[in-house]
Amino acid sequence: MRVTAVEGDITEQRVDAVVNAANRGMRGGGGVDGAIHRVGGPEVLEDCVRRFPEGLATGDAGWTTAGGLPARWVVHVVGPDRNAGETDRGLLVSCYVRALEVADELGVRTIALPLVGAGVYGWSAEDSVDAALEGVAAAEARGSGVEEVRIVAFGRAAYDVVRTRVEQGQSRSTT
Ligand code: AR6
Repeated sequence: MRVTAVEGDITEQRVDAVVNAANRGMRGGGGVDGAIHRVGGPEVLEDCVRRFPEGLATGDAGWTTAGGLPARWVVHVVGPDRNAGETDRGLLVSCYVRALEVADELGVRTIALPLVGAGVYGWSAEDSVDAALEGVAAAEARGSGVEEVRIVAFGRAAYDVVRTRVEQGQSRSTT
């Protein structure tokens, strides 16, 4: 599995699936969630309502159509809200583990991940990218068919964190 770091907007990624940093209600919000619903259009929300009438649990993932996005699917995950006292980083790792499991159910080869939890929910970019790399390791260990995981950082500072961590992860796995 190839892990890459890019600086940019998750809604512009030409991949099979993009991951959304949603909330338990799954009815839209700000940040990544707002951008995905804005660019994906009403079909994304309609599919959220249809497929997830009760929303999703923290740490879980579920897919919908991607509507007008270049991607084919959105895999929604719900990060733990650190600012609301959800400080179990296992739930952050679980978001990425579950996202990659759902990606495999869909036959996804390329997936773009934002830094789940690293905005309104109050985790650091380091926490989120480390959780993402643990999710990737778990997916590799079970023989995932995903070929490219693109971690999309919004802004230069987050990108520098992601690039450094991804490079460290790669040097660890080749030694
Ligand atoms: N593309 C890539 N990354 C982005 C984009 C974008 N278009 N926009 C923001 N980021 P956040 P969370 C970065 O707040 O912390 C919503 O209201 C951002 O800089 O989107 O999991 C939901 O509905 C940060 O590094 O997600 C939930 O209620 C990272 O993406 C809640 O916020 C995540 O920031 C979820 O909060």
